[in-house]
Amino acid sequence: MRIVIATSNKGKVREIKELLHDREVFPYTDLMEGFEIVEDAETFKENALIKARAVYKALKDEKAVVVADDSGISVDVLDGAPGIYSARYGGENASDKDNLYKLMDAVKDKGVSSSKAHYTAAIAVVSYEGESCVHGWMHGEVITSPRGENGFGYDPMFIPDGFDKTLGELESDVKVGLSHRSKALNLAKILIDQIKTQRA
Ligand code: ITT
Repeated sequence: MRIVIATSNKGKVREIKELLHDREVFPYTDLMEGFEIVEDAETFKENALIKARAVYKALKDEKAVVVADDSGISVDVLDGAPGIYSARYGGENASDKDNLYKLMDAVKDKGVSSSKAHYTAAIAVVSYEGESCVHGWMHGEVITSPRGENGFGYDPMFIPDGFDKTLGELESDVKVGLSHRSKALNLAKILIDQIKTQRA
């Protein structure tokens, strides 16, 4: 079975490959030219499904199983922002660094140096059998100065519950053990394995 990841985010590709290390996994951009997918839904779930469907359709390979991740960070002191807008928080073409600094500034502007926050990941799975979507969450707090270089996106400002280091400082295997993406992917693996069983 060929698992195709419908993302152009290198950080996600790295983490998803690590989590599905026992399977044959490719980012879709290894198989075709990357193309723009308009994520205009209002939930992580619907946006993940939009990405997975678009890539499944473009692949024209009925044996492919397409996995898409839509994710983001929600900060309590900002009433849940940026949420589904996490990738575009600093503007349409914002880099991870632009987004990170904008979010740290927004928290500072509330007059606090930290806030409770959580990451959400929706993982959509699309195959010849149909489509499904599962979720995972990671809770913790955000701080207003970056620490560490590991991970990607908002990781240098996020301290998971039970730790005193940011995901930028923690080793990648620690993040794999507790992340929103890992939790959702572990559920997605159960769905993927059922597709495999039925085709055998
Ligand atoms: P694709 O749509 O191509 O998958 P994207 O980066 O645009 O890539 P999303 O729309 O799902 O993906 O946006 C997710 C954003 O949320 C991502 O760019 C990060 O800023 C943030 N994010 C999600 N998971 C994260 C994680 O594990 N660590 C740090 N930041 C994360």
